[in-house]
Amino acid sequence: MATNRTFTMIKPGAVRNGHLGAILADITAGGFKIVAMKYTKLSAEKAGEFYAVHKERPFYGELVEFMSSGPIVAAILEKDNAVADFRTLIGATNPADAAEGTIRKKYATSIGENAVHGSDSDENAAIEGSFHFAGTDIFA
Ligand code: RTP
Ligand code: MG
Repeated sequence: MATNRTFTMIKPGAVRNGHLGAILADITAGGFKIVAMKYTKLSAEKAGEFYAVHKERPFYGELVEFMSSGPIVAAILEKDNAVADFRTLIGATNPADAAEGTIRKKYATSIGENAVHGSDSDENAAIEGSFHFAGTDIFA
């Protein structure tokens, strides 16, 4: 059975371009409840650790640099089937391939600067949520 939480980050480019409010509105309109949230900035070290799974990929250095380039919003979201439904709401990794109306289609500028992160499994949602939040910061 799918658990009911996912983890997201609104990435530095989307914050810089003034889309923070619109993206949060899309997330809540999509039926997700925000149970934890913070405005923060990742150090290059923290960003590298978060994306360690991509360490061997050619875009890793660029990804770490971008993710630590400015403030982000990190949040834990609750909804039935949260992981899959959130990935539908944000759209494909490359905004050029993302469906009309999705967050990446509307607010991403490139595959590297693609507006938002969404966990890819229930297991990673739990790991990524604990990377940013203590249990006492989650308001279910
Ligand atoms: P995310 O983890 O950020 O939610 O994105 P995703 O699952 O859709 O994509 P993933 O394969 O996990 O890649 C992580 C992030 O790396 C950047 N990327 N750049 N330049 C490139 O070819 C490239 N490919 C991936 C993207 O920012 C992607 O979100
Ligand atoms: Mg991913």
